[in-house]
Amino acid sequence: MDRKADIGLIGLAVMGQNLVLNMNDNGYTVAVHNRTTAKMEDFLAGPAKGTSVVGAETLEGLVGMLESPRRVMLMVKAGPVVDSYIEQLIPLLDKGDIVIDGGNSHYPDTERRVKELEKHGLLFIGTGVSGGEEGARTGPSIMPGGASQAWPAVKPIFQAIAARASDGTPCCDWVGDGGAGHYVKMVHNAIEYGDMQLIAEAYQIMHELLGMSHTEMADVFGAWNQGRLESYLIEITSDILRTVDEDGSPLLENILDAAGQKGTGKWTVVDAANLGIPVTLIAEAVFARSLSALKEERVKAAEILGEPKNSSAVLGSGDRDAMLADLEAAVFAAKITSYAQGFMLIREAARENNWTIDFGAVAGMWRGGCIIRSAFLGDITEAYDKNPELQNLLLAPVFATATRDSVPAWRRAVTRAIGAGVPVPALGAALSFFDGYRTQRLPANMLQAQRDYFGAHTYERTDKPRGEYYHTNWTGSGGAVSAGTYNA
Ligand code: NBP
Repeated sequence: MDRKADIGLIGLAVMGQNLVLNMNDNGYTVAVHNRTTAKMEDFLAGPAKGTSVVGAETLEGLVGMLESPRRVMLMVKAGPVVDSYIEQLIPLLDKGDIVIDGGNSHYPDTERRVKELEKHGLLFIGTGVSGGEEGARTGPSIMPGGASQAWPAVKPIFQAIAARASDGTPCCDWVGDGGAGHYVKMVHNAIEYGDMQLIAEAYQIMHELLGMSHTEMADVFGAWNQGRLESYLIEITSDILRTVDEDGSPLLENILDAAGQKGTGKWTVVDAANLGIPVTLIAEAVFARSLSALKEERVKAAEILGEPKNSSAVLGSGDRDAMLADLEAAVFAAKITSYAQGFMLIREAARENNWTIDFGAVAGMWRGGCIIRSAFLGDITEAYDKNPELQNLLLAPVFATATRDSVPAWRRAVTRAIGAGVPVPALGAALSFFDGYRTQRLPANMLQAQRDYFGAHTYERTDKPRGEYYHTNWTGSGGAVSAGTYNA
């Protein structure tokens, strides 16, 4: 090898291999290593044959092949494997060298690793990489965070291999310190859960309430993809609906209705609960998967409790067109609400962890390469560019108008579905959130009264300044002692 490699990559499974080939296409020389050497050899003799990719059987060998400051990227299973590689790399690297973790690591691990490597004079970047196999090969969305001093050395490679939005901007920019990159990737995945659940609910309404054929449904999603819902997920939904099994029947109906999940949705909901941010649509999307997974129990419950009688509610074709128009508006408004909730969470996490995050740039990074890529993300970037201090996306004029205008249709779609027994947890939760968010007086006065009644938890009064707490002896038999106030 005449010249040293630009970057080293450890972990040659589907993501690693494709990222390496993508880097090679963009003119970078990549040195690779994998725990199982045979897999590396197969890669070098197969997909990487004829490229400038070089292999190293040992980590020492890999590190020795790299240009200084060394850039070593891990694309391995998240968790202890990452820590084990970091431990082995520390003694092999010099001050100022950079370790990058491109796996789906949980952000507290990234926070910890940034600090740990800093103690050794090393720079750590934790980056989300989205787009699966195809994205990795042709241009993923990349969300890096961690030691910002490392960014100038990594930026040219990452921005070269990243997807590009329609205006040519790379779908990769610096997210923020510590675990900010992995946090944003986690919320991205959770928003993906929400988008998918909304589409699944629309499909169920079309299929069961409107009695539509698979071709008809594919056509509707195809038409939606020409409008404001234009997105990768809507596009593939249309393709899925057109796909037939070997016997010519719709393949979709032969797929078991028990959804899997890997954890980023759950992490998001747990984190949101800890931070007190109501990401209700994402939570419903995560729990909808959990409910679906109880397949055998649901089959038994259907026998005992009776299934909702959807078929009796099948609508005529005139009604159908009106309902489809309502449904499109409902999905769009719910999607705006979901992204608003996701950004509320990122904003609170940034405040809590002292990360400086450019929200418009985050939406920009999701415009291409990743699973939630869509036309509408451009509007989010624009809204934050116009007002970086925007308190909530729903308050941006463009989204305020869109959601307000959609309310009658959204409400009709949800009530129609509920009336017919078609569960719409995401569409319904988003509408309840939207109504709650714009309600000046919620029934939390009753909650506070109850809390004070049974637990002397005290309450604030409408006729007194915020921060003054009162207790009532509701039964006449309690004492005047109140509990300390707390916020869960
Ligand atoms: P996997 O998550 O399946 O990880 C496979 C790699 O981890 C292989 O290189 C394997 O080595 C290595 N590895 C394992 Br498993 N256990 C190891 C151990 N104990 N010691 C050393 N190496 C070990 O690969 P992937 O699907 O390409 O994903 C890589 C990362 O990217 C993950 O964090 C994943 O969550 C994330 N991600 C994946 C996707 C996707 O669509 N697949 C998308 C976005 C992000 P071996 O070859 O010797 O077994």
